[in-house]
Amino acid sequence: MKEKIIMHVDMDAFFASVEIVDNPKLRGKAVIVGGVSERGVVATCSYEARKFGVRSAMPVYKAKELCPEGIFLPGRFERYREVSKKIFDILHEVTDKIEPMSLDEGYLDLTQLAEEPLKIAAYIKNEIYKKTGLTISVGISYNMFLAKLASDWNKPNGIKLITKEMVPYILFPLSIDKVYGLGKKSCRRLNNIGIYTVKDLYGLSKELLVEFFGKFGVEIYERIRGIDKREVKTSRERKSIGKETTLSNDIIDKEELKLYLKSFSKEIANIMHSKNLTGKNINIKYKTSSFVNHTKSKTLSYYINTEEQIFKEAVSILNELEFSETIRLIGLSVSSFKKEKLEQLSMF
Ligand code: TTP
Ligand code: MG
Repeated sequence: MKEKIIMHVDMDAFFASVEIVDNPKLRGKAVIVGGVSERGVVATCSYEARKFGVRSAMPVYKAKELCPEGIFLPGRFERYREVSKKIFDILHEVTDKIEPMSLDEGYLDLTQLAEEPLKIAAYIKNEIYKKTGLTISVGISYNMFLAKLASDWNKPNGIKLITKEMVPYILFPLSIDKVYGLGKKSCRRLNNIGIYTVKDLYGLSKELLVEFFGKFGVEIYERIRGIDKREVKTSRERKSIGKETTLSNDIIDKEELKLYLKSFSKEIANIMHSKNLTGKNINIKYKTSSFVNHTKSKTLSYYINTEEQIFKEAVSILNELEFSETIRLIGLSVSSFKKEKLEQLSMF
């Protein structure tokens, strides 16, 4: 099987960077975003503030002790959400295979793209900077664990590729808290038996790790050997493309309904074409004048994408339908998609 190409992207000091872009006077300063009250905690802070030891989740009073000249700001969540949307829109220009992890972070599966991952990274960094003024760190590797590790490697504004050959050199010296899935408590337990680095962890058998962590131990065992079988789970990927309309007059004549199916086929084919999709499931939906919904679908043994093909299948479904009363709504959709060919990104 072809090796996967996974990219992990993570904005740099996200909330703080947005504050700085919106108020350039803050640039170069220790900006700390979080609860402004003494009892709040730090959400994040600029890299200047990090030099003082300020960190996310730290109580604000402590941050003030460490960095008295820091500029403390309340968060503006709506604004961060708005900027996040812009960023994800840019990522969606590259692929819809995206798993967002938070407002500022996500995984992209680039396996099916023809374009070089480093070129894609450059495009994303450039575009995000141009459209938002913000920097992002990008990691590329053949699984999610390593891609995330890579994006963290040269933060801020970093870019890093981890290949299979690099894995032992990269992983061995790492402190075990860098292993995704090993939280504070797990690390403490491992420290207690003299395990501090991934190299130390290599010395433990799978059985021992299972004893320590249960089923999850197997995942840890594999992860530190560069194995991570998780798939990028998309949320915005479209499951179907369809069009429907409520008729201005209820009708029963199939010839008339075909005119609608014809125009739907055209619109659906256009969208599929723009997304480089082919599909093999065709579905007709209709509502009768007594407001009862029906659907009838058909799955082909091959994929189609042209207006003519879609229309032909739609008509064949329509011909099988028997209407006992007039129809007030008709719809057509295509699903069960496959990418037509390796995508050639026109934007490069
Ligand atoms: P992160 O990506 O963890 O942090 P960051 O983007 O601020 O900095 P880095 O350059 O290290 O990636 O989190 C993204 C945003 O989520 C962050 O800007 C603020 C918010 N956040 C919290 O509100 N509380 C937290 O404890 C953390 C870790 C993040
Ligand atoms: Mg971040």
